This record gives sequence, C-alpha cells and structure tokens, in this order.
Amino acid sequence: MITLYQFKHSAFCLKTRMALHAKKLQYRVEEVTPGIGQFEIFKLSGQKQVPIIVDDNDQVINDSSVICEYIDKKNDVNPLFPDDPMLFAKCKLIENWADTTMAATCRKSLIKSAIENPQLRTALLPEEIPSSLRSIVDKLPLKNLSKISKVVLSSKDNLELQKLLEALSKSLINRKYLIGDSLSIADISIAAQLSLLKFPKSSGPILSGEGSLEYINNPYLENLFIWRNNLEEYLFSANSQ
Ligand SMILES: N[C@@H](CCC(=O)N[C@@H](CS)C(=O)NCC(=O)O)C(=O)O
Repeated sequence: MITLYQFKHSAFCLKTRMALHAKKLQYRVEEVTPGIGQFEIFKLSGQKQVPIIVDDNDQVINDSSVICEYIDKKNDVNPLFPDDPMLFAKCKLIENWADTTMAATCRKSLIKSAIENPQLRTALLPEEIPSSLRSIVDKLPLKNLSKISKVVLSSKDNLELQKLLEALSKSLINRKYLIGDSLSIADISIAAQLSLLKFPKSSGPILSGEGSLEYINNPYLENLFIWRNNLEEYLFSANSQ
C-alpha cells in the first residue's frame, strides 16, 4: 500500500490525497511534525518538503505534481490528464499556476488571517502540541504583526487572485469541471489551494469554513467554494479510506 507523508493542513498534501481518492488507490497517512519530522523526510527522499509517497516497491517520490503523474499511471481509473494535447496543456498550465502563483498568494493570505485571528492560529498548530502551550500561542500579542502582514501580502497579488477566482467562480456556474467533461488535475490543484482561503470539511470541524474573511465574505466566490465542497464530497465519500 502507498504511504503518504504529509502535513495535515498542507494544500499540496490535500492535492495528493484528492488525487489518490480520484484514482481509488488505497493509502495510509504518516503525519509529519514540521521541523523535527522533516529529518525523516530528508532521509527518505533527499529533500525536506512534503508530500512524499513511498510505494509498495519502496519507490520514494516527492513533489505533488510528480506524485500525481506517477499515481495516474498506476491504473486506468479516472485519468487525471486528458489525452487531447490542447486539453492536456491547459491542465498542466492550470496545475502549474495553482502550485506556484496561487499557492504563494493563498499562503500569505492564510498567514495574515492567522495573525489577525488567534483561534485560527491555535487550530493550525500540530496536534501533538499540548493544550497548555496552545493557550499561550492563542494569547501572543501579534496585533502589530498584522501591519507587517499587509506588506507581505501585496495588494496587487491579492486583487489579481481575487479577480481570477471570481472569473473561475462564474465559469463554474454552468459546468462541473474546469477542463473538458471530466475531473482532471486542474480541478484538484485549484480546489486544494482554495483550502488555504476557506478550509474545507476534510480539515476537521474546528477549521472547516474558517479562513480569509475577504475571500469567505466575497459573494462572487460563493459558487467557487460550493464547487470545491461538492468536489471534496464526491472524492472523499465515494472512496473513504
Ligand atoms: N512543489 C512542492 C511544494 C511542497 C511544499 O511547499 N511543501 C511544504 C508544505 S505545504 C513544505 O514541506 N514546507 C516545509 C519546508 O519547506 O521546510 C509540491 O508540489 O509538493
């Protein structure tokens, strides 16, 4: 069986889990502790980022895009990449944008929200942190840091992302999938990064629905988050592991 090494709330790890479910592959999860747990990741894969997967044959693969291509070839169930060259290219372009530009802006937006919202900050801490320490983090005076976070999250990047997501939201009113007529890596990559703006059900009851207020409260994005929720529901309930 495949073993997935992950950080619980990483969008790249969610992307990998969604792809594993789409391909109906059995897997087990190893939660990695940020910092100390990454020594193991380095030992296994020669680099320190998650996700990585270890397959039955002890093959170790890192990087969500490489993992998705690898698992896609394992069976013929729900191909994640279209055969048609133009559709394939569009899927790869969207995946690449989601994993880079979108991911960077979403990550900054989440950091900003966590600075402004102590409950969110605490909920994001790894589970093995004891509750005594959690309550300290909750009370850290991070108000002044929110000024810095405005600098970190450039308003141009933020506006560009909102504009693009609003267009995607509108385009998904009358269609189920971003590219072609079936689920592809494009849908999975976008849906996974959206988790940093508004946590999905799979993030657990404390985080579900939390996130960046300017995205959550944007009425033009409502449809996009509904689409994401439906996609998660379909993937995780059809093949719950
Ligand atoms: N391009 C990589 C990005 C993976 C990535 O950024 N992983 C983050 C977690 S979301 C990580 O491991 N960060 C820890 C570190 O960089 O030390 C992928 O698609 O898998």
